[in-house]
Amino acid sequence: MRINFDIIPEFLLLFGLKIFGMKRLLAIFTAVIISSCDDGDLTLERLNFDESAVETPCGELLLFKIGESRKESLMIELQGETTEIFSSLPTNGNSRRYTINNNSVKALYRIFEGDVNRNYFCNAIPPTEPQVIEEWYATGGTVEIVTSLEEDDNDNLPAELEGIVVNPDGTINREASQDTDGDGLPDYLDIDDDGDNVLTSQEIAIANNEIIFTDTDGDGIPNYLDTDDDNDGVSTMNEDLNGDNNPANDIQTGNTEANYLIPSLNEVTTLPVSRRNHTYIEAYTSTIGLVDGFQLINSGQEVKYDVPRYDFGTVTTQITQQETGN
Ligand SMILES: [Ca+2]
Ligand SMILES: [Ca+2]
Ligand SMILES: [Ca+2]
Ligand SMILES: [Ca+2]
Repeated sequence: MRINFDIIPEFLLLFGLKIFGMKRLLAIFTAVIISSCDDGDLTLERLNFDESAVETPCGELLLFKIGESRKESLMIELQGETTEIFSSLPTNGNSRRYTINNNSVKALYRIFEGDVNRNYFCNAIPPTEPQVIEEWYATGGTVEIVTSLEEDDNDNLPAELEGIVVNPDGTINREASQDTDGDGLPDYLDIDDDGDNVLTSQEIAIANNEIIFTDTDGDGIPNYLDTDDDNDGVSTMNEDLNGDNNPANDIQTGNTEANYLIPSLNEVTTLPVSRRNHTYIEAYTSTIGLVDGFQLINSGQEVKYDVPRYDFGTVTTQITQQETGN
């Protein structure tokens, strides 16, 4: 018996079946059908993008992944949107949702004749090469993007120890959160919680993964919340003799500690000092899913892939916020 490989569907050829005899072929064919059906999904072919990260989005707005083979891509087009959605929270609810309409909102799977790279997707004038051999598109469903935000001052203190106030719905109440120095930045976002110009990360110590709340003058107020750390009557901020808004580097010759930690050294700076610049990190994580059914078909209405939900991947954005001193 001759097997005509030209009429065997492409997905079977992907398994390299030309080396097998007919019985083996039938056994594997049966196995493929069974494994496709046992979870209720019609998955005719695996999409090999699980190991591929979502590339940095571009344009207005293209999300894409390039398969390991470099010859296939999975793309989501959201016309009218920008990368801004990955650095802001949605105004309503927890997610942004876009109904796939194959006009302004599309999900496409493409196979190319050659390797494809970022330029193909992001150049203002798309290159003509490599050519698309096959294109499959989502018939419907929804693109769902869930974005969460984590903010941190990276001062080595967890926000729970910095008086963060969380609303019953899990959102953070910034206004109600503790602000020790009253500078408008709550402690969980403030790199200098007492506002004395010595960073909180320098006013605490870490040993064996435990936080040690140093209290130089033993007044019960840890240094990171104490504006006169050595209790010599001169505020730490004013023990900044070189006037660079950093009292921690004013160390008298022969000493190992800065003046602001030694009560016998209480010289007041004659130079103007002001609150140093503050930064904190906003880290956004956006999870992108194709939900409400993800079915890929081609122009001949052949179905390639059909699952209730497909996890496309994650986009992260990190922003450093800066507040200038006053
Ligand atoms: Ca503050
Ligand atoms: Ca802080
Ligand atoms: Ca202090
Ligand atoms: Ca002092």
